[in-house]
Amino acid sequence: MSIDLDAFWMPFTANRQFKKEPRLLARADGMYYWDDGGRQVLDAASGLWCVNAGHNRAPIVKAIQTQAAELDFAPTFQMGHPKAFELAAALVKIAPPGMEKVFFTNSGSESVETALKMAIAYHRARGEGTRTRLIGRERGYHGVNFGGISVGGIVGNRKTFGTLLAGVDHIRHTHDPARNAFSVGQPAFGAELADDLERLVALHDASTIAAVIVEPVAGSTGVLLPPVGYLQRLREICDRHGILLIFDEVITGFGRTGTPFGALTFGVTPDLMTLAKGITNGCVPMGAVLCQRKIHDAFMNGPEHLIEFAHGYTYSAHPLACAAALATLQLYQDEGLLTRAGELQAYFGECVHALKSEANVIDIRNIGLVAGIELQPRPGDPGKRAYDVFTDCYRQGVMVRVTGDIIALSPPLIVQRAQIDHIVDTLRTALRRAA
Ligand code: PXG
Ligand code: PLP
Repeated sequence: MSIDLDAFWMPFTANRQFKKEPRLLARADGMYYWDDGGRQVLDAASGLWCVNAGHNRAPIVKAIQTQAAELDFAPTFQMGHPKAFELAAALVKIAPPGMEKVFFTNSGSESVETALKMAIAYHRARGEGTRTRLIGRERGYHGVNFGGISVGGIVGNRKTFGTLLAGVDHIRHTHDPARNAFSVGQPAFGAELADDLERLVALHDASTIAAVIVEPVAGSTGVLLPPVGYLQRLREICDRHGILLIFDEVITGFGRTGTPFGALTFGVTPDLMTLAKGITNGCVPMGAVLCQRKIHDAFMNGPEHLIEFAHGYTYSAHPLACAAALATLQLYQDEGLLTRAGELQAYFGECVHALKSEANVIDIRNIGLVAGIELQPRPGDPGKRAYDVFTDCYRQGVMVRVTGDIIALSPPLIVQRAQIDHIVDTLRTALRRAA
């Protein structure tokens, strides 16, 4: 088969290298992909952390097919369609306590922009329009739009794009291998790192700060878990100063950490929460922002015929996405998938931590069905060792995800024990060859 690879400028890809040795996925089912040559590849990354129920699940496929034939598109600006309301109610039902309002987007990046704008506009609606500053965290990933990279903490995603949003600051990240290497589950040390927010409050004054955004578990930058007590402390500091707490649950949402949401796993309720990825099992683009009722209600002032929040996307609550999401939530419920990671995490953790003795492994961390395996970089060649492990695994028929010198595992929540064994054995072989 000869495909012209030239025109597609691929996202977050080493384009020139990829096009010399392309990896093309042609078909998928359950835990597996098949490449364009018909070779089977075990998906240890849930696509890009999104295919939580496994690939091409029949009830979701059918829901999309039926919806496409029934209602292709309907505006949600001053109009509506039934499944949008049905889905919002279904999300509220499984959401952390008090998260009662849902705003739809088409991706995690759009969810982040929406949540940041909502936070600033909320304070203004309550008569505290000086609160415009946004606080992110080092090593945070919040998508690629301007708000998201401004609060994000990945230098490579920021440095080439000019001055970004004004009035943004960052608290320190929580990754501390010196104290916490090879922690099983949440690391013991580092709750006090939340106090870094007090430093920023002292510097900028709380009256200028709208919100703090963090991932409950930082996914993209290598599976960084919150130290015991850290998120609680962040919540307390936010409450003390009237600052909104936003959890970016684009990866931690929909069962990855062992409960439906990171907020539930860690027992901390945010004011706003961003979702995407697993909301439709990855098969139609969709995102959402969930918020506490008080956030929404603050906007419900003024003449009733006026638009309360000047924000929205053409495809907010697209009918195909709503149909896919409703079928996805039903499937998650029918198969108990939103808590299955909790049942498997002891076994998964044990298998992954068994890689501790392999050469160049400097840290392993895990929760639910997600793990990060951090490697000693090759001197003068950062990222190359993990990249070699990634390509080696792929040649062996397992797709993992790599960021810097960290390997991330996040298999679909339907994964079987034997498949966990296979993923870890494959990784072990690749680690030895990359030594
Ligand atoms: N927030 C978080 C916490 C994310 O993980 C986004 C926002 C942006 O979502 P969209 O749908 O706009 O991509 C994400 C996305 C990786 C990887 O390899 C992670 C993401 C996307 C692609 C790759 O770590 N996370
Ligand atoms: N650009 C133009 C010219 C538009 O008309 C619109 C939407 O109407 C957009 C961008 C935004 O597109 P979307 O609503 O899909 O984000």
